[in-house]
Amino acid sequence: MFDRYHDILIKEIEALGGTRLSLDSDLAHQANSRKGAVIRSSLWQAPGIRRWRVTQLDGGDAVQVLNAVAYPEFGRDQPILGIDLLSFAVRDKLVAVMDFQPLEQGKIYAERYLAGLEAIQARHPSLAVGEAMRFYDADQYFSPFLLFARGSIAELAPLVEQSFLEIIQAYSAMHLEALSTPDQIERVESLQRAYDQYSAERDPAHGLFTSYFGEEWSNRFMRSFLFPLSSLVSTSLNH
Ligand code: BLA
Repeated sequence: MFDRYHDILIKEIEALGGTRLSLDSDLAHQANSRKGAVIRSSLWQAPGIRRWRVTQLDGGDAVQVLNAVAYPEFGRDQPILGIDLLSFAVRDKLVAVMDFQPLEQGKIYAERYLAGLEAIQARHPSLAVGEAMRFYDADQYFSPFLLFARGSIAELAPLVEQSFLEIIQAYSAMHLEALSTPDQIERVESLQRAYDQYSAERDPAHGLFTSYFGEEWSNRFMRSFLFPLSSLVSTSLNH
C-alpha cells in the first residue's frame, strides 16, 4: 500500500542532498515468514538533517505501515518531521498522522516554521484534529496543524496521498528556508532527547513489533534505531 509513498519520500530525501547511512542488517531487515511480515528500514543524513529514518512494514492485509522521522541538526531549532501511516485492509481502516513536530509551542515559533503546514491543513480541513486527540499530549509534541485521518481506506486514501505529497514538499521548503540557530544547540539537543524519550515510552508499535518479530528484537529496534536518544531505562521497554 505504501510503496509509492516510500519511493516519493526517498526521492525527496535525495533531492535534499541526502545520503544513505549504513545500518546493521538485523535493523535494516527483519521478517516473520510464518506471519508473512517484513519490516525494512533505512537511515539517511542530509545537509541540515542529522538523522532521517524510514521504516516500512509489510504485513499483507493485516497491517501496512510507513513511518518516517526527520531530525534536524542540533544547530537548527526547526520542527521534527513526523509521519506515521497505517493501513489495516482486513478492517478497512487507515490511520494517518503527519506533522511538523514543534520543539516549542507558541505563536512566534509557529509563525516561523509552521505556515506551510497550516496552509495544508487549511486546504484539507477534514484533517484537522480539533480537540479529539487532546489526550495524547498534543499540546507538547504536536503542532496545532497536525494532519490526522482515521477511517475507511477507500474513502481516505486519495486525501492521505495528496496531503503526504504536500507535507513532504512543505517540510523541504521550510527546511531550505530555515536559518541555523547555533546559539540553541544545547537546548535543541535536550528537546530532541526529550522527544525520543517520550516517544519510546508511549510508542504503540512496541506490541506490534513484539508480536511479529519477538521481544528482544523489538527492544533493540526501539533503542537502537527508532529512538536512540532515549535513555535505556524506560517503562515501555521493560514489560
Ligand atoms: C498511532 N502508531 C499508532 C498506532 C500504531 C502505530 C500501531 C495505533 C493505531 C491504531 O489506532 O490502531 C504504529 N508507530 C507504529 C509503527 C511504527 C511506529 C508500526 O512508529 C513503526 C516504526 N507516530 C510516530 C510519529 C508520529 C506518530 C513519527 O511514529 C507523529 C506524526 C503519531 N501514531 C501517532 C499518533 C497515533 C499513532 C498520534 C495515535 C492516533 C490516535 O490518537 O489514535
